[in-house]
Amino acid sequence: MLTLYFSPGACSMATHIGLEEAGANYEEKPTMLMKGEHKTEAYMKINPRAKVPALAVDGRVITENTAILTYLARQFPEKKLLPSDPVAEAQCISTMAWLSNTVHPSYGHYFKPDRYAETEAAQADVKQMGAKAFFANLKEIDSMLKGKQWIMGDQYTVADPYALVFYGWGVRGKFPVDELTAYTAWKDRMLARPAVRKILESEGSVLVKG
Ligand SMILES: N[C@@H](CCC(=O)N[C@@H](CS)C(=O)NCC(=O)O)C(=O)O
Repeated sequence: MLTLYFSPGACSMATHIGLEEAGANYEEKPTMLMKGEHKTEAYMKINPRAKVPALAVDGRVITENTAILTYLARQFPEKKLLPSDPVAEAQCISTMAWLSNTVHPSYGHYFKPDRYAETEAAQADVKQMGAKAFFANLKEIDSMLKGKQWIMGDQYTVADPYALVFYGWGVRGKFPVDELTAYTAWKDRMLARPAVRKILESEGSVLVKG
């Protein structure tokens, strides 16, 4: 039994799409960040770090998008959501690790500067630097996608739904994402995938709102 703990619009959307692409049978447990549901005693028993996503697999919990998406791709090999060549597989995992350890925190600096600095002036600085770093990271994703169908080339992999999270955050934060032509064209290819569209609609993503 697979149980997904997620919050609509959060980075857990990557794992949510991954489950759908894998064709997995899973139960959804919305854990709303805005309502602080990730900080309740019940949820802290699932993930003591109070973050989404978490995936319970027959009661054993996996956290971190990179680990969950790698697990799903291996668990549903017929869907070919990871490259089969070992180096390409490691490059795909490396891309997800970078999304997690660099791109995500850069948005965090922009979105929640109060977590990183105490005074208002310092927070304003953190916010500004975060915005710069985040947009530079989106530009890097754009150049990674130039001339490619998917992040890893011809093969759609679990790195794709992960990269979509940050395009959505770019739109939400009113960054000039339209300038990123390869990333924008790829986003449109992503939206044409039934699994992606289904999850974006169910989460009320800015990418599918009229
Ligand atoms: N590296 C983690 C990041 C998890 C994470 O920071 N999730 C955010 C949502 S995007 C969260 O739960 N934030 C709640 C909080 O920090 O209070 C992953 O990829 O799973």
